Amino acid sequence: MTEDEPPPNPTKLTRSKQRWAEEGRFLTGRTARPESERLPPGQHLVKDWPVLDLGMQPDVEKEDWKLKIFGAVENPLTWDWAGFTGQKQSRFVSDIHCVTTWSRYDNRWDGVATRDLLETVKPRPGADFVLLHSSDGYTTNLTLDDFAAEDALLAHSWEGKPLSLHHGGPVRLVVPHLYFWKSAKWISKVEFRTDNHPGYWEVRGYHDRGDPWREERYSND
Ligand SMILES: Nc1nc2c(c(=O)[nH]1)N[C@H]1C(S)=C(S)[C@@H](COP(=O)(O)O)O[C@H]1N2
Ligand SMILES: [Mo]
Repeated sequence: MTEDEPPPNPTKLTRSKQRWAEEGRFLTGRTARPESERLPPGQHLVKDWPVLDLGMQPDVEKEDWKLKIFGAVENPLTWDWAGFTGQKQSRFVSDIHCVTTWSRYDNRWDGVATRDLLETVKPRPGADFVLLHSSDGYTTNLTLDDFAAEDALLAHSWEGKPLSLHHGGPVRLVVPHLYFWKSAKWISKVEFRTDNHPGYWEVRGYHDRGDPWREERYSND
């Protein structure tokens, strides 16, 4: 494994979010099914698009951008910008559900579908987990099955325009069926693992999986 940047010192928001996990803030105790209710329990709809991160936004130019895909895969690789944008492109429209209770409908993303990435790198048997590394020092973990969701992608565009720096450009992950903290901004490395390695929020009281329909906001240990 290669070294990550250390995460920045916690901001006021980061400290509040850690406290909310301890307090179990926003929990309604309800579960729902995506087929019957579009808005998950405890969420409210917004029309703008809030920015949430650790308070430092790493400015990586496309010319310097690289994405390393490594770990338990047959074909590890590193894409530069031309290599990444030369991959098969997909467009998905999906809703965002942030654990701080805002949701935003109908976001149009362009990028490389995680399923196409998996076909290229070929996870080895037992590679059941994925750890995302970002250039601000953020990490988050997913199961291979969640990473491989049919509408999950490494997105470089939103609503037909290059993803802004605030929202994770040049490239972020988008995994729409989980709370948005799983959708790492500014991704630099995708690591395939045989063990589950919790990320930044997952070691600070947030749920390992984060299914909004089951209100998996916080871990219960
Ligand atoms: N690299 C990185 N990715 C991140 C975060 C972060 O702090 N750093 N925050 C997560 C959280 S908690 C949320 S809600 C979403 C917010 O994405 P947005 O700012 O585009 O709305 O990014 C997620 N991905
Ligand atoms: Mo979040």
